[in-house]
Amino acid sequence: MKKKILIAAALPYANGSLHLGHVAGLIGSDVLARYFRIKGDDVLFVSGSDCYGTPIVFEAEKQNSTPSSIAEKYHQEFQETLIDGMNFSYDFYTKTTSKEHHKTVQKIFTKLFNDGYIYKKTENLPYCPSCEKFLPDRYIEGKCYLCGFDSARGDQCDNCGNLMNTKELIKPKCKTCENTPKWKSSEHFFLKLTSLEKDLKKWVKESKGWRIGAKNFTFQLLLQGLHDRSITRDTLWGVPVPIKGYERKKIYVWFEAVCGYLSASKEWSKKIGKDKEWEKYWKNKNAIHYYVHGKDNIPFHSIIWPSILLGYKNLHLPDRIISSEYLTLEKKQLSKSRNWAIWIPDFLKNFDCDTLRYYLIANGSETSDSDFSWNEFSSRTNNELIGNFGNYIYRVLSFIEKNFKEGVSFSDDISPQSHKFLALAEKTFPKTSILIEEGKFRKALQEIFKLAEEGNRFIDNAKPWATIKENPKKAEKDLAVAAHIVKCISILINPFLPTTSEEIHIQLGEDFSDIKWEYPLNKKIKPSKTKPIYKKIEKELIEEELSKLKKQSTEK
Ligand code: B3M
Ligand code: ZN
Repeated sequence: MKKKILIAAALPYANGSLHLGHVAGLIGSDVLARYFRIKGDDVLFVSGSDCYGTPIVFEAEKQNSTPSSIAEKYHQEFQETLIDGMNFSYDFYTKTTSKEHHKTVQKIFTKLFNDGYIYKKTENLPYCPSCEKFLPDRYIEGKCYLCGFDSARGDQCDNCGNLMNTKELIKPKCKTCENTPKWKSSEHFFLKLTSLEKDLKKWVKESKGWRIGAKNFTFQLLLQGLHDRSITRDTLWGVPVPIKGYERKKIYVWFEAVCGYLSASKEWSKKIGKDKEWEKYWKNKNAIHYYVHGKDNIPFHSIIWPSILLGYKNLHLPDRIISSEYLTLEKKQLSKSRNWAIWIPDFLKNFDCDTLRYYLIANGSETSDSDFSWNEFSSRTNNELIGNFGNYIYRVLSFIEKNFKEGVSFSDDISPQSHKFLALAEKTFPKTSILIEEGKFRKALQEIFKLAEEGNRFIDNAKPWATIKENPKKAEKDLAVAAHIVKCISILINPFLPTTSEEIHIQLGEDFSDIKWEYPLNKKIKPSKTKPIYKKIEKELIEEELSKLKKQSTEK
């Protein structure tokens, strides 16, 4: 039975180019989408650009531009970076400025308001007299009451991830002019988390298959108890509040951004000409919904979005929350403001996308933080990706191409080693299936690389370069087994390294469009146009990159 799988990848803020940290948190979403597709399930893989909120307004002020042109500029760039550059196979990539998104968000807001899950209240808000404006979210900084971090923002502490109400900041300051804000009253809308808390707790307790970090953090927040949260802002840039008389107020970016998964699904339905198709994913108990994002996004996906859905009713709740821990760069925290980052568009000018996909998955921060270092990137690429994996494929296929003009045929009469090796490959399919479905991409990739390692040993022992002279039949049998394993690898690696998978298919003479996640049938293999898949990374290039990084950044 085909399953309906929704893959919801976080919507990056359209306020600057994407760096390694963004892609590290998102890469798993594409692995899942590609895997389920070739397994034969129906996949809807959505994301988009997060265009509202203070991050974009800030960037516009900095660049002397408008929020809408900044958002549009990065939205275009994100599509190039993620789709063309990183090969993310979205079914639909939207932006939160889209008409459908506004409509979806306002519909949800209105229903929650009418059902009493959103209410109006006058509250005192920080107002900067010298800037003459209210200071929402990133316009204000202060000390976190929980962890003591000095630059916590008005809505969340970047250090401990705690969700904040601005009032809870200790010693708040206007981010623009550093003055101490005054408190001024303003009417706002609140999401009544306190009345959704019971249902939410029950749902969290019962859900299975989240990354451990997501579960632990969510439990911790629930233990502290939920507070109602203000979900509107006095700002010009955002989705307007759909309640009469309040249209000038805008909906808080996190409330509307998470609705983006639903609006993208609806837009996708329209695009394929089946307006109700999204319902098969969202109004279906048996669908499976994966949410993929970085650590700092956890509470919005494990608390805010599920609460909105619980209040709204009849839409599918998240199943698996796949959040990543942080990625550091050369052991230091990535920082946009200090330009301590590797920007993906720059990276892709010099390196293949699959080398980065490999590094970020093999070194994934699935259960603890991980690090990107240029030296490790080069050594993992040269030793593991090229030295082990690429080498196995190339040595097998090029040897066959050179010595067996008609290709190699499979024989039933093969050695016990061959049987063992084939059995290992066959088992790798169900084994990696489980790992991928559980979000354990790193382990899954290891299993596939083990197969290549085993393959190199198999060829070293079989020595076809010697047997071809004394016993060409035996050489053919061994090579047919080895090539069959290459074929298995070309399928298994597809969700992780899609370009590599396609290249191996071409060299094998196999039809790539027909790829299926299953142990393939033995048949004659006649490789052609064989060549090494990757280029070795030279030391000089890495040195250049390292000095570029040091020069560009203001990091001490
Ligand atoms: N834009 C935060 C980020 O880019 C935020 C994610 C939204 S997901 C709905 O990390
Ligand atoms: Zn904190």
